[in-house]
Amino acid sequence: MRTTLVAVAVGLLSVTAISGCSQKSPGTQAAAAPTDAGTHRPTEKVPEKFAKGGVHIALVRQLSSGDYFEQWLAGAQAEAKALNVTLDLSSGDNNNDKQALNLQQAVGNKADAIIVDHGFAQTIQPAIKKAVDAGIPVVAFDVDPGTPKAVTLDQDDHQIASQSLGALKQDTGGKAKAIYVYVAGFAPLDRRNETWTQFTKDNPGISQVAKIGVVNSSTASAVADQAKAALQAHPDVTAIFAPYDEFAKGATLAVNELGLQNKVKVYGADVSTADIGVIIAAKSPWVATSATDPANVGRVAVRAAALRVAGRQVAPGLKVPPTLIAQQALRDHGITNVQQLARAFPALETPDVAPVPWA
Ligand code: SR1
Repeated sequence: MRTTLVAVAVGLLSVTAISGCSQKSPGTQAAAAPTDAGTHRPTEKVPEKFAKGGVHIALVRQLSSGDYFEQWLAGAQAEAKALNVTLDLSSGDNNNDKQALNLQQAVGNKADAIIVDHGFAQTIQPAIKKAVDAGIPVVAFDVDPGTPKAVTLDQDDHQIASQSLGALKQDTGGKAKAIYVYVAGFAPLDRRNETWTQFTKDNPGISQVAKIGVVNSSTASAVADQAKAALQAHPDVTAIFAPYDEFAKGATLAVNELGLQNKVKVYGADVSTADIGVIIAAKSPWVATSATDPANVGRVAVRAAALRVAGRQVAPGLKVPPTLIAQQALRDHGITNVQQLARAFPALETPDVAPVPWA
């Protein structure tokens, strides 16, 4: 199999030590520290409320464990610090009712703005309506807020799926039996699913022989068990499309444990230092991932919320575009962590998305 190559810039810096992750997943070891607070110079005076340190932004999360969500939070916290904002953090821990209660509490506490990070439309939209009716600016990341008054933010999930599937198609020559990892109800996964559905229609040589998937506090391990069973039931499989890094880590573990690395390749989404370690490991079947820098996305969410607190206009639909990252490119350029990755792929940083003129 050929692996899709992505050109990378030169001039990598030395390895930076970074710390832990909480999903009980095999092979994980590190979450990302924030990389770059942006390159803009301030063009305006800091609004008084920010200068006084009186701004509270509630961050209401559905999920918080796993590399992606830890890196995202690190970026959000770094941006909040840079803007002199207090970030009031809550997580539903994958309990949608708990997330809805947390959101109601943020509205009751009169947060200056609320960032809703993931969530199921049904449970979260009534409380978002209360927030916008109360005049509280809302930034909805990876969740449909159900109102045009909220700013939406996503990572262009159709492109994430297209990039990863482009690598799968190129490597397989358009002929493969595939396992697909998916759980319905998560907005980014649902959008990626739309692309997968269209892709299999457009590429009849690539067919789905099994669909698996679970999202819980140990997603990678659970997906590994499911992927092993699916691989054993379908020995003709040569590709796994796993468009979430916890899915891809699980699929990779299954392929490794069955000793199928020469036959089955994994096409994923997202990236972290731990993911890079899994991708570049000897004989790793995870050959490509389409990703943003999650810390950068967290920073964008806080900037958008801060702008709305200051009464500024923000484009209603913010997007942070992904980059295709190939295993071969990581290996060729000796990239072992997200700091090096961000320097090698400058498009991963997006200071022009929701720039704050006073910061
Ligand atoms: C369970 S949803 C997981 C996805 O959310 C973010 O969009 C990340 O990209 C991750 O793949």
